Amino acid sequence: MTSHPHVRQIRVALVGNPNTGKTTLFNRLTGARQKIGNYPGVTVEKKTGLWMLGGWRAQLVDLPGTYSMTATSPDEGVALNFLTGHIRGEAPPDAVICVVDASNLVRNLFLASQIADLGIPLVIALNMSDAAEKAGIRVDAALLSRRLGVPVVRMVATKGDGIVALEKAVHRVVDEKACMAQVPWPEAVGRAVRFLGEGLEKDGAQELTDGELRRILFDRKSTVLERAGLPAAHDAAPLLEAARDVLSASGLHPLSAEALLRYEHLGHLTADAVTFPETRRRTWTERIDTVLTHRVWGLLIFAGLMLFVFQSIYTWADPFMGVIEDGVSLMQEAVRPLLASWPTLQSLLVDGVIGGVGAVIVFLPQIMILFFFISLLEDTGYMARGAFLMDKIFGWCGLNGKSFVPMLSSYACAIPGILATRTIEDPRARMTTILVSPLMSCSARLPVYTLMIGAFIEPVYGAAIAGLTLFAMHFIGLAIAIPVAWVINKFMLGMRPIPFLLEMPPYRRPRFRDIFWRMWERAREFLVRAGTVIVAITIIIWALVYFPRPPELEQRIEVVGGGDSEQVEHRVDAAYIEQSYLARVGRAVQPIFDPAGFDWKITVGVLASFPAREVIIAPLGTIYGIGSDADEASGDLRRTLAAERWPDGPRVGQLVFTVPVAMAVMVFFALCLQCGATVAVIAKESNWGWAAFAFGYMTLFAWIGAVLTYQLGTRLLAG
Ligand SMILES: Nc1nc2c(ncn2[C@@H]2O[C@H](COP(=O)(O)OP(=O)(O)OP(=O)(O)O)[C@@H](O)[C@H]2O)c(=O)[nH]1
Ligand SMILES: [Mg+2]
Repeated sequence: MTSHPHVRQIRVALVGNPNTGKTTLFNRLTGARQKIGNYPGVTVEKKTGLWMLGGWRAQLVDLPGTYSMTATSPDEGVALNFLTGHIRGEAPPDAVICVVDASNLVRNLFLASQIADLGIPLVIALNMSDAAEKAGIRVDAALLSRRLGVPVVRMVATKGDGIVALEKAVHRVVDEKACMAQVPWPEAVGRAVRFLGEGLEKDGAQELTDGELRRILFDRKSTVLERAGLPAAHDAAPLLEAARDVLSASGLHPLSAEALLRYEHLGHLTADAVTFPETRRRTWTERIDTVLTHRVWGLLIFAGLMLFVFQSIYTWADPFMGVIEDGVSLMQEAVRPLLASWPTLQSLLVDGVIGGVGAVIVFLPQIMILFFFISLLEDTGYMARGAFLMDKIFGWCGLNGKSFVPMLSSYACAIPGILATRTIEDPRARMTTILVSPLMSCSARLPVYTLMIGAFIEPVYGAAIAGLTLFAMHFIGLAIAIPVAWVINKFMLGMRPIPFLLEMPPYRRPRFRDIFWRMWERAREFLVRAGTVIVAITIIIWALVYFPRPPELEQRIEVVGGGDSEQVEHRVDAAYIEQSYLARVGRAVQPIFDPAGFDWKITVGVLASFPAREVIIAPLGTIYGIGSDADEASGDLRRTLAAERWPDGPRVGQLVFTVPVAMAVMVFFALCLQCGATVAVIAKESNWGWAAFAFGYMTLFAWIGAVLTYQLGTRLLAG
């Protein structure tokens, strides 16, 4: 590498079992802010950063966790492909840092010993030493290091302990090309490998190392073989079978031989290097889990916790929202007089941009509070318990147990949720999970819910019911996802239930720095959206609502009307809106949504929200901002909506927003896939056909749900 002649440049990979602290270490070493969480499968893509270590520059790669080199799911494949990259012409890394959980040493070293097989220099980062010591587990790092032949560094990644030693160790293994002690393979394995290697070479494969040949030999289906450069039409199965017969002939079962031999070897190496406490006490995690994963208490606590979360989001955010609302209206009042001589520009900036964007950012506190809770649940380790409970209730619908982690993450945002499905081995279960994840109520739906609940539910039914409604809105997507998953599984993909395998992490104290960082990230993202997409859509909506402005309209109203000047002005504004371009479009489409009780303004809001659902607040803010007189529009969209009446048609004079209409709007937003970014991610993770399917079925469900809600709601309330 050329750019810095005096600085040595190397590539280093972080590898290890899931949830051992790889990303925590990565963030420490590179200053990055990749997501950390206390459950397996947080990282699903490889991430790269720059690590300066004692005069060297390392390109550090954080990889998804994997239990072994036998990749069974797409995220595990990432690690395997990276380490065997040279098959595709990429150099393997100069060194691997294998991050192991000190409390679970032997099982974690299994992966390290597989990496050793590939001949890559290796350092063992003995992470979570704090937790191991607390549990009374003692590891003699120096002895272990002598046995394994590579440095073993005691670390606590969360505190940054051991980093200096780690840097030295990496220097050493790169210089000395130190690899971990290999398993003394029995002669039968050697014979089978030679047989396989010769056979593959004859068939035209490129030259493979013994380590790679062992991967092909031991793994049921190996990606190493796929990339070995065999002619496309070549069937390697007979050769593989013959090679495995060589193993069987010596009494080794081909698919279990590797685990058996490696564990036996590791058992010897670690025997006197690790001491466990004499009497093993029940850990806190186990004690807590007897309650939290109990089939009755566990579920009750889960439901209670969720109820508490949504009630808190609703009540805690209120004072902050008030502050933002006041700020927005102060700004409007400050700008309005400055532009008094340019009424069009005044309307664009005050009603359009400030009003529209202001209406959206009012909901920032709620989104941040939701993120606070989600991060808290993830960091303590409760997320995995939630998934476990979900699996107990909904396992029958054919969703893989691992599906519930992505589904629960989708409550924050469907995009990371869909990416998290990469931890699911079965491609069909993965597809099903991708298709139902957008039904989970993401944080961008919160503004719609709280606007409707705050304006129409709370004033009528009180705060307790308001919180309950918010909870119910978050439940409805899940309730629909279950039967949808069942149907997709049964009739479209073919069901094959798979047992639930998710490692329960120990409970850990959450780290508030990480939590606040994630809240801030999400807030920034939301504000960037408000400043870009939402401003753009707001300006378009404003223009469509402001124009055309035929001058004769104003004269006509003044002549016909009467009353004081303010009333006249208000009537003029209303009349302008009713004949605006937007009203014409809205009225043309409104019949589709008429059975759900939507007027043309809501219809326009719904249409404008297809690129990004939180947008709906902005058009409503703009439309109603122009339509009402100045002080009434001051930030408080709720009151403006509550005063809106049908100007004509069969419901003339009645309030537009009734409780059933508000519920129908919420149900529509709960079920509809109004998010361009999610559609694109589905397409990327599968194909455009499935993306179109997800969009289509969700839009249809949303419409049906809204119509049913409105129709049943009006009948119930009338009768
Ligand atoms: N007690 C203790 N906890 C740690 C330590 N290092 C990491 N953790 C915690 O372990 C959990 C997992 O950390 P991550 O960095 O996300 O683990 P990962 O290996 O990247 O996990 P995957 O991406 O899922 O494979 C988090 O809750 C961390 O705060 C440590 O040294 N001691
Ligand atoms: Mg990670």
